[in-house]
Order: sequence, then structure tokens, then C-alpha cells
Amino acid sequence: MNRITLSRNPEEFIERAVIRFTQNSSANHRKVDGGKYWETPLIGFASGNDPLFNQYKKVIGKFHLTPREVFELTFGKKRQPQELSVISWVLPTSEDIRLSNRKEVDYPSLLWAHARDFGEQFNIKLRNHVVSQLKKRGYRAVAPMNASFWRRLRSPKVGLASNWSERHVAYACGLGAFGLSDGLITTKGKAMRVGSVVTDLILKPSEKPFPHRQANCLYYFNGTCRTCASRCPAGAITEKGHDKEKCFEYTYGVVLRDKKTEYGVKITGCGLCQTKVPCEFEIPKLIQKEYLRKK
Ligand code: B12
Repeated sequence: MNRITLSRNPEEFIERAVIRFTQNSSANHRKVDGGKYWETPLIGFASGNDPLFNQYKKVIGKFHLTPREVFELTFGKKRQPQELSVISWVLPTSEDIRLSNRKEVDYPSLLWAHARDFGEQFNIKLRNHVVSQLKKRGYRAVAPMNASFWRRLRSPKVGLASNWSERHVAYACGLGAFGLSDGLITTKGKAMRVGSVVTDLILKPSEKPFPHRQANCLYYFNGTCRTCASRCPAGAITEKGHDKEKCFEYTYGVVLRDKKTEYGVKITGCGLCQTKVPCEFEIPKLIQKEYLRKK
């Protein structure tokens, strides 16, 4: 078998590094029963100059960083490379965790809460791992969400947000499209978490296979479904979209208060809108058929 090297095949090298770490790291093993938090990741790339990053300044807010700004904040304004690349991955939630959350109606399952807390700790390690793999080979790299400049905020225009939205980055890397609940629907569905790294290694941008930003959601496809809305115990999802404040109050207020101690976690999440829905682990079949028809 040919050795994949970073210089000869950088995209495949990065893809393998992300997949191998997810398969082999003990941090992806559940404390409670030894199962895994995350299945095999999806990986995508974007150019740091992709016009979407400037568009996010308008859609989200001026505070949302471009890859260039991320690099300047990390390495200073001098000696900035001409080109930057963005690496994004999707960590699909393990089947048994999804199945456990499907049974729930008010609170997330214990396994879901563990994936939110300990599974995200794995995601932090994965971001660091990708950065260190690149650094070892002489490239500069940074994981914005692990950096000291990353912050959450509330903006008058878009409400709860942050200065580096992992989902918008994944969208730029062609990995998915947004649904009625705000969740990003990928080929491995919506029950997943996302991570990303910015680097001066030049990577070929991935194709953007979805025709528009809401293309994978049945509601936007044909006005049906809305299953995520009926699944939401906080009534935060309606035909108008996702009420982030209601979602926040329920997830960080009610669920955390009632389940934190029982589940032994610092953060619980909720994710009922991500399970027992047609986009849980795939793009809804009807939309898949439409993509095949148009090919
Ligand atoms: C703040 C935050 C929240 C807030 C607000 C969520 C939100 N919609 O932004 C609250 C507390 C409500 C929340 C809740 C949850 N969260 Co949260 N959260 C974040 C965080 C820290 C920042 C998100 C952010 O910056 N948003 C920016 C705003 C602007 O995004 P937005 O309003 O959704 O964007 C809309 C507009 O931009 C609009 N739009 C308008 N015009 C245009 C034009 C274009 C071109 C595009 C692309 C879009 C666009 O489309 C978008 C979708 O409707 C991220 C981590 C990160 N750094 O990204 C995790 C993150 C979004 N959360 C995540 C998860 C899993 C959850 C929960 C399911 C809890 C749980 N873990 O169990 C719930 C429910 C999420 C939901 N239904 O969206 C995942 C999402 C994964 C996924 N499957 O989509 C993330 C990415 C964490 C991670 N690392 O994986 N979260």
C-alpha cells in the first residue's frame, strides 16, 4: 500500500489524520460503557479566500472572523501567507447514542449528554491533533475554537452567536446545508458535531454539492416535515425557524438544572431536534432521490 504523505497528497493526508485519530483515540471512548462517541468523520476543505467568509461578515456580523483575521490574531500581521486553507470535519454521533436520544421526549438521554460534554472534549483534542500534525511538518495552523480570541456573544441582529461559527465554516467546505432547526444537515445527517482548523498548507477546496443553503431540509424542499419542531420540548422551533433564546433557556436552564448531577456532566445539550427526525443520520431520502434525478 502506498504511504500517503503530506507533500504528495495533502488532502488525503489530512483526511486520514482526522479519521485515524477518531478511530484510535481513547478520548473517543465513552467513560460509561466503552462505546464510541463519534463514528467515522466527514472532512471538507475551503480556500481562505472563499467569498463566503466575507459574506458571513454581513449575514452574521462584522465580529465573525475571516480565516485571514484568524491567522493575523494568531501569528501577527507581518509575514502573512498569500493563501490560506480551512479544514472542517463532521463527527457523526454513534448509532447507539442516537437511538437512546430517540426514546426521549423531555430531556436528552444520558449518552447524549455525555457526548455533548466528554465527546466535545475529544473534539478539542482532535483540533489540537490536526494543528500539531501540520506544525510538525513546518506549516502554521490554528483551531479558532481552541484559541483565546474565540468568544460567544449576543448580537442585536442574529442573537446568540460566536466569532467563529463551526457550522458556517462546514457549509463553506461543502459539508452540509442548514435546516429549519438551524442544524446543519450533512450526508451523515444532523446528529453530529463540527470542528475546524485554519492553515497555510494549500489544500484543494471541496466541491459544494448542495444547490442552496437550505437544500437538505424537507420543510424547505416541499413544505412538509417539521418533525424537529414537534420534537422540541421548549417549543423553540416553528415555521419561522429556531428561537435561540427559548432553546438556550431550556437547554442551559431546565435541562442542566434537572440532569447535571444525575448524569455527572458539566453540560448536557439537548439534541431532541437532532434525533427521531428524517435528517437524523442522512439527507432525507426524498431529497437524495432528487439529487440523483438531476445528476
Ligand atoms: C451559540 C451556540 C448555540 C446557541 C445558538 C445556536 C445558533 N443557531 O447559533 C444555542 C444555545 C441555542 C445552541 C443550542 C444548541 N447547540 Co449550539 N452552538 C453554539 C455555538 C457555540 C456558536 C454558534 C454560532 O456562532 N452561530 C452563529 C449564528 C449566526 O448562526 P445561526 O443563527 O444558526 O445562522 C443562521 C444564519 O446565518 C442563516 N443565514 C442567513 N443568511 C445566510 C446566508 C448564508 C450564505 C448562510 C450559509 C447562512 C445564512 O442560516 C443559519 C441557520 O439558520 C456553536 C459552536 C461554534 N463555534 O460554531 C455550537 C453549535 C452550533 N451547537 C451545536 C449543537 C449540537 C447544539 C444543540 C443541539 C445542543 C446539543 N449539543 O445537544 C442545540 C440546538 C442547536 C440548533 N438547533 O441549532 C453544534 C451544531 C451541530 C449541528 N448538528 O448543526 C455546534 C456547531 C457545536 C459543535 N462544535 O458542533 N447553540
